[in-house]
Amino acid sequence: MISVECDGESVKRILEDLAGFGGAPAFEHPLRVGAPNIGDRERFSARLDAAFARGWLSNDGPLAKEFERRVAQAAGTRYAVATCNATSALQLAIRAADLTGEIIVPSLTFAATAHVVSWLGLTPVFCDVDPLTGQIDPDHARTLIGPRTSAILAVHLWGRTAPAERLEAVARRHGLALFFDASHAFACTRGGRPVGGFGDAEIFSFHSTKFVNAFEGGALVTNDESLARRVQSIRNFGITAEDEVSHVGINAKMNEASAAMGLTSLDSIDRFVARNLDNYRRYRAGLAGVPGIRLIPFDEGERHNYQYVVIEVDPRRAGISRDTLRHLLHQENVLARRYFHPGCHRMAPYADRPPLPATEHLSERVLALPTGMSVTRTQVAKICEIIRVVVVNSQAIAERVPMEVGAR
Ligand code: T4K
Repeated sequence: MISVECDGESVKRILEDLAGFGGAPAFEHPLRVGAPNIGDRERFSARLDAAFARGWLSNDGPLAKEFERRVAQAAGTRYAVATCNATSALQLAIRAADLTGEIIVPSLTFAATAHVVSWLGLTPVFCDVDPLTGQIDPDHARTLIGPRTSAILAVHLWGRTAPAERLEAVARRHGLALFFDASHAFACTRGGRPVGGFGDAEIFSFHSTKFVNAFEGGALVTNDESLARRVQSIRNFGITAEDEVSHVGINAKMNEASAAMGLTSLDSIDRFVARNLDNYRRYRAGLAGVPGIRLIPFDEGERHNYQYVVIEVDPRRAGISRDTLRHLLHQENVLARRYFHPGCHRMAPYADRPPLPATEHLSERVLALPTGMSVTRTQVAKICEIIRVVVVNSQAIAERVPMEVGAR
């Protein structure tokens, strides 16, 4: 195993211990960002057996309804509408609110946030972010409002929260709808208020990579009864009663197997958060003082799920680029991810859009590190040690790593 101590050892030997330079990988098996948290399998199987016995496997089944109740309770909202994934829930929100024209979205997000707007024939207008937090910048959002703007679709990026109150003020002043893509922020709070009750509605993802997972799943939560009713109907082909179709709808229902998984996941939520929090704190301690490595913090005065541990690599201070660090971590079987790179406005379907300096700056620097139930504290310590060794020896590494590594 590589050693952090450089004194007395030749840099050459230290480098040769790294998997990128011929050493054995630090981990035998890949450590992934987004490896699923599997709760109590017996409870999951029991729920599935009950669904088989009932002969009811989808279409607003009892498990999906129970899941909705528990999601609404966690979000502190009157309604939760469970869906087959968050992408569909976002689309249902846009359709149910009859949005048209342009929707302001951050660019530093997963492609889905922008795609849901385009897929429905509307135009995503990309907003820049705060360069420190990565969250949507309400001042920039305000400058993007034009005659065709109908809404802001903000994102609680990495489970830290967007400046919701300021966005609510902007939306109110300009008569815009306000939705939050809360895919990363289930079970989080802002100002002590649960994520879920901000704006007109918020949307969660329960994809397998999320700390609470339903294999695939999502939910829209809101306090607006008429919005909730419309979303429920559009989710189910626009049906409002037997033989009555009131809207153009689609099939975006959550099935019972997903709901069984979602409920089982919810049963273990405290355990999942505790592990994520422990890992986050160990990353924070292990990376403290490593030049050029900034852990994007959580506000521990709030409740968080801690599912995305994200660092920013300052190449000048660290002496190494984010992409070279990522390459070296991958060689060690630490499959760190560039969440999110590039910004959506640099993706092929949107590449004609104006530059966004803070988004471009961060998307070149951020790296998500593995956490969750499959990552132990010892493994976190080892990952921190690798990062420290790489940064301490960055000059020697820069001489050895081919330029093209950064592009991989
Ligand atoms: N809005 C935001 C802000 C989002 O982040 C997302 C989804 C959405 C909207 C849409 O939500 P959904 O419609 O999906 O509910 C993954 C997920 O597929 C995606 O749901 C998630 N965000 C995104 C951040 O991550 P990819 O393209 O990175 O997936 P992939 O296949 O590369 O896997 C991600 C990581 O998880 C890898 O390290 C492998 C690991 N993994 C994945 C799966 C599925 C596992 O270890 N086991 C697994 O079963 O998008």
